[in-house]
Amino acid sequence: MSLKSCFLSDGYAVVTGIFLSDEVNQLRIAMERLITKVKQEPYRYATRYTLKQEPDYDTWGVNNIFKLDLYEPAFGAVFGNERLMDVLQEILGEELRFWGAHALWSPEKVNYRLRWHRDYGDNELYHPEGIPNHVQFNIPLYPDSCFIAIPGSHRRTLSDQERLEVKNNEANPLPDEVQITCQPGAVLFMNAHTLHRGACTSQDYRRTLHYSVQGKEEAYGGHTSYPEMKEMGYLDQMHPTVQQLMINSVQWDEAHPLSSVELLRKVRSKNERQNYIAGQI
Ligand SMILES: O=C(O)CCC(=O)C(=O)O
Repeated sequence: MSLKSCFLSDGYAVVTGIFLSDEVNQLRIAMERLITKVKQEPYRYATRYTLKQEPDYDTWGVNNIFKLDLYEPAFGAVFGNERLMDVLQEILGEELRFWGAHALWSPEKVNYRLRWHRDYGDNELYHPEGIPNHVQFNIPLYPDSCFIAIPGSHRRTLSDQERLEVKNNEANPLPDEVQITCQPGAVLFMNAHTLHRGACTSQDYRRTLHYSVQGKEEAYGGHTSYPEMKEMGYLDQMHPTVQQLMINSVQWDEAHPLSSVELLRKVRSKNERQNYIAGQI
């Protein structure tokens, strides 16, 4: 089966040999710098928590690593990798737009079990042929087995058992779930409408980049460009491929303004994500 057929059918695919060990090493160095910064001042960033009871906290990631206070050139250089771009373009087409860039790591104090969900709050959204409206991809810098998914669930409605797990924010084992293991150098490509969850303990050593892109003219999604992308000098600091991805993202967002109801919904779902404590299940 071709990579694309596999991705359409299962909702994810692991491709080995995308990043060379030198690239992985550069990313490891950048990632440690990022984590040190976030752990020093977690409240300053869009930090993901497993514990947030002031003054005590424990973290498992941070969103928006392309904002300049967290950005490292190695994070942008990822998009200069031709093997990666070939896969993204094979699945989504030649012209892409930026959607998100985050980082995930193992907690230190509280093991986390992330609830079952389809991303973007769209738990009823699926395409019967598995045609994606985005590609999310994880770049593990160390062996990573934290992602658990139900293959093919992005092509159908949820079963009653699955829907109940989602509704109750649970993370119990479900039929056909698969724990996906990925080694450094490989990339896990995901359709995030595949029902999934995450699990990671303080005994694991996780360092994983978590990005997403869309086709340039995709009607679904968008609306993750941020004001800095239009500020003088910001794009100059980005890798040339990232510059184009971001220009495409800004242009699409400007051409498709959100209604006030949609804006409110977006703020609500952002707040819900920000307030979600992953270790509490
Ligand atoms: O820990 C993981 O890899 C899962 C992350 C996830 O599901 C999410 O960010 O929505």
